[in-house]
Amino acid sequence: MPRPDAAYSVRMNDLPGAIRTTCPYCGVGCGVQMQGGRGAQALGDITHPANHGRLCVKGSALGETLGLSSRLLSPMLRERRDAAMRSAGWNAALDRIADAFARSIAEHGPDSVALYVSGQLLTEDYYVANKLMKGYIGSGNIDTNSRLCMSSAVAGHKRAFGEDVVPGCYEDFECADLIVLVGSNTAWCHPVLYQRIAAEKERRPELYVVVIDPRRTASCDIADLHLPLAPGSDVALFNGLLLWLAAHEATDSAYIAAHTRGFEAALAVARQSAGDFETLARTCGLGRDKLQSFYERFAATEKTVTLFSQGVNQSSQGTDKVNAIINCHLATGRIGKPGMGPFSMTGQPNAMGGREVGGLANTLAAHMEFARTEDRARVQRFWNSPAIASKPGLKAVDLFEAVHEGRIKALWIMATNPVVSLPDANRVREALRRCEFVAVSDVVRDTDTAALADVLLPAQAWGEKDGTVTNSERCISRQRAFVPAAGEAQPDWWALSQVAARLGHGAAFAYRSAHEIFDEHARLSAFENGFAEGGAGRVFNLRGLVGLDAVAYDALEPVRWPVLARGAQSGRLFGDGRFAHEDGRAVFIATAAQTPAHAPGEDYPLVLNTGRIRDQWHTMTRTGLAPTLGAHLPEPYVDLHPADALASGAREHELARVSSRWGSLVARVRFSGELRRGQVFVPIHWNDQFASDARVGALVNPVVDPISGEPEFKHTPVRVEDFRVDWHGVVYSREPLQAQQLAWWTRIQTLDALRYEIAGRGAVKDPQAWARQLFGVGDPRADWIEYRDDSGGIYHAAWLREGRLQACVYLAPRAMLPQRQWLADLFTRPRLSLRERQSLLAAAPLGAGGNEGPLVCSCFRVGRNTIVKAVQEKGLQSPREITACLRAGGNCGSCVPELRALIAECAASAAEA
Ligand SMILES: Nc1nc2c(c(=O)[nH]1)N[C@H]1C(S)=C(S)[C@@H](COP(=O)(O)OP(=O)(O)OC[C@H]3O[C@@H](n4cnc5c(=O)[nH]c(N)nc54)[C@H](O)[C@@H]3O)O[C@H]1N2
Ligand SMILES: Nc1nc2c(c(=O)[nH]1)N[C@H]1C(S)=C(S)[C@@H](COP(=O)(O)OP(=O)(O)OC[C@H]3O[C@@H](n4cnc5c(=O)[nH]c(N)nc54)[C@H](O)[C@@H]3O)O[C@H]1N2
Ligand code: SF4
Ligand SMILES: [Mo]
Repeated sequence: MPRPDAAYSVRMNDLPGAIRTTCPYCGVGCGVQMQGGRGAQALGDITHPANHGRLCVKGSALGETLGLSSRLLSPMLRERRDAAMRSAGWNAALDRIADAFARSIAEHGPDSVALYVSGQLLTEDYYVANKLMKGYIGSGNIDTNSRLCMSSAVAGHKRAFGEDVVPGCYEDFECADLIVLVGSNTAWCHPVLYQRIAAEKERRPELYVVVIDPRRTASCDIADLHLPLAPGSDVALFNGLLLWLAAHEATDSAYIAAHTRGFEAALAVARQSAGDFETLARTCGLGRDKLQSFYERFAATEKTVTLFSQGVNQSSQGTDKVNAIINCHLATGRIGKPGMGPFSMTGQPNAMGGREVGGLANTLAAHMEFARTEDRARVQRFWNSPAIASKPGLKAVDLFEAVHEGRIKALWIMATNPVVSLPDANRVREALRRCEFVAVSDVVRDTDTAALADVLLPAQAWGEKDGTVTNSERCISRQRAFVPAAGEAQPDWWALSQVAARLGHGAAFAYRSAHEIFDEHARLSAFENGFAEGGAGRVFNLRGLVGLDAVAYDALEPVRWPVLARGAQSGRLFGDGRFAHEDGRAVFIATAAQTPAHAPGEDYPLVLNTGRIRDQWHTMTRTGLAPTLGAHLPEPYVDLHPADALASGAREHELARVSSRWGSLVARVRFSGELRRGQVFVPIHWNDQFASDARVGALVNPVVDPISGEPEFKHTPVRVEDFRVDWHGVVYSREPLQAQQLAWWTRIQTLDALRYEIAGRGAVKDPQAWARQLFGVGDPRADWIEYRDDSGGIYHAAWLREGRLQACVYLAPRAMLPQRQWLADLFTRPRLSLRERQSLLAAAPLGAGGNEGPLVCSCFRVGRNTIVKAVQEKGLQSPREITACLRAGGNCGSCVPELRALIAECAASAAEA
């Protein structure tokens, strides 16, 4: 565990002996210093241009995720599907994969095999995967989880600019006068960028921030204006803006004439689909005043940056949403200049790098395109390869459908967990069950996807692997190893190269290190690329990074592409009005507003929106290990409006079932106050490893955007119902519990124990026998204390060993159980005092102290009750004052929105009193 005090040194410069690397989570791509092996403490890297020393809570807690207990340490395989997995040597495992692929290709052709990879691979891994599939197997069937994430942005960029390029850079947020966050919960998902914006706003309060999101998220904390638009109405809203700009002479006609085409057509389509202003406001679910005030502000502010993320991309109209935004920037000539531009934030650490190497099924390597015959020939010439895919491969959702239908017979999944993260996830699970051969490369042993594999390959994890990633602002940074590989884990590029060799392509995959792969990647980007000479070509060009030797590669400092000369840095792109289309012009795309594919109706009256929480990463394989990250939102929940809850019989803090036409889950009901009526929000993180029934992917409709193939993750009709149980319970245990016949459970890591929230149906007849079995306590003389009230349905028990708490359980008819943080803390004591033993039975701390309430500041472990008390007693007025008093909020700043909310809450209750 990191010591909270150490976190204050975040802004320290070089730590002696620390290794500088890049955070493995979000696309901000923060520089991190790691000091001290597997117990390492993460500190921000002050020299990194993305974060200048800052880290968010996930980055700060990286040291807690380096343990080996859950790691996959050796290759494993099973002979038959119903057989158990057993450890195997690398040779046997690689042979199995190569055999399955070779056989399928021989019998059914190259399109009968597929790779499904991830934006969490390093550029070097990704490059090798793409080269193997598109250049040597000769199929386009390699797609990536970036399909679920960035593909609408990619398609939008290509349509507008002629190439997948983010024109701006992070500094633009600091020089803008207006920042529009569209479909982005920046405060939770790109926290360090949010901190940069928040800091700038504090310096320059006139920096105006608009949030466009159906939910009132934590990002609204710094917003001057929040537009809680009707889900899916972004195209209408930005079409309306385009019309407004045109009608109020706020467009830049000279720019439009000189540098773009398609303006009039885009305007005409916007006009047709918008109706009058009244209708438009209604379509967007917004008051006229609010909408108008946004339009006026946008029209009047030259230095405007529009940041967007999954509320835009993950939609059946995702690509049009992207272009509707870009249209408004083109119309005003606000692209590629300081403080101006549309800015797509990438999700994963290497979402951008994956796009560079052609990880998407519909692109070739190095920003080259299937549609251009000369590009295909060029890539093949460079690789000197026996084959080149002649057409795009299947996009993720279609790819798994092909697996389901048996058209794809051998599949290799790498660094992603599709049984959790794809839409209609039960069908994906079924597809894998049916598939003749499934290989999975992962860093952990147990995932919902790994459970269906024939072969498991142990990959080197962050901290062990070595290579590069590219962040949202096109900045390439090194991930460097600072601990030895766990067990027999190998880099993903190595496993891919080994299989390539077994398929007969040894010479082309004879890589000995990541740096050789990077060099080849850089050379391909510069190959027959006229861009460097100022002529036509691909903007993605790493000519200046060609020929780095191992030492120079290792020492590579963060560098933004294009890199045309050694040591050169690029800034903004397209500022001169020259774009990557052949005629050099940018293109307005006509976007007609449509409603989402499935509308709510009688059976499924509510709209399910899915997304992220502050302290977990995706399917929790790594963040789920960190006690610091488990405290903020420890359980799967369904957030809804109290009026909708009332209508559906669901009660706050109790369990509810959420169902769609595709599947269902059970989660705790929460009223955050962030949602309007008709909307439901469920986080994406929980899965079968962490809960009995909480995979939200099972509910999500499989509709995709027709251009990008990105799924509509934010809009599925659902209904909510009370999930009846007869009792609730909480268990803390040092050891994982045995599989239980419980109606519902979920677990989370705390400091020294696992916490389980449980619930069941039917009375527990002999609670002691039941609890002993739960903990595996056979010995009748074990130190066991209990309190039992059969008529009240209450049972409290604790099991100690030599005075140290081993496990405890609390059962009650309602979800009103003891204070969790206090219980978790008892597990950190080497011996319990008599008073603590008594308090265990009473299910409450005896005497003063001990009641922190739910954790708000994860970095300094400050609970809600402490904060409220300080605010009330000391009259604290701002998050800054809370930090001065309690340190809460003083490190990563992620909880500042919550601190502000608590101050408001205290003020409101004081006013009432
Ligand atoms: N803590 C944390 N951070 C992460 C991740 C994580 O797992 N955990 N994952 C990373 C990854 S891979 C990604 S892709 C990013 C995602 O980052 P974000 O896109 O910021 O995150 P989401 O929560 O998926 O969705 C963003 C917002 O879109 C809103 N939204 C839903 N429907 C609409 C709509 O129709 N219009 C508009 N305008 N908004 C809508 C949602 O209410 C939500 O607040 O986060 C990255 N950062
Ligand atoms: N309902 C809903 N679903 C969504 C989304 C949503 O908003 N709503 N968002 C979508 C988005 S944007 C994304 S990005 C996806 C993310 O979804 P996934 O990619 O499925 O989620 P992760 O948990 O990040 O999966 C990464 C896996 O790779 C493993 N891993 C980590 N590092 C390495 C490595 O170096 N090598 C190998 N071989 N394995 C490694 C991890 O242990 C983990 O099992 O989810 C998508 N699904
Ligand atoms: S903002 Fe993103 S990259 Fe930076 S520390 Fe947090 S998770 Fe890591
Ligand atoms: Mo993502």
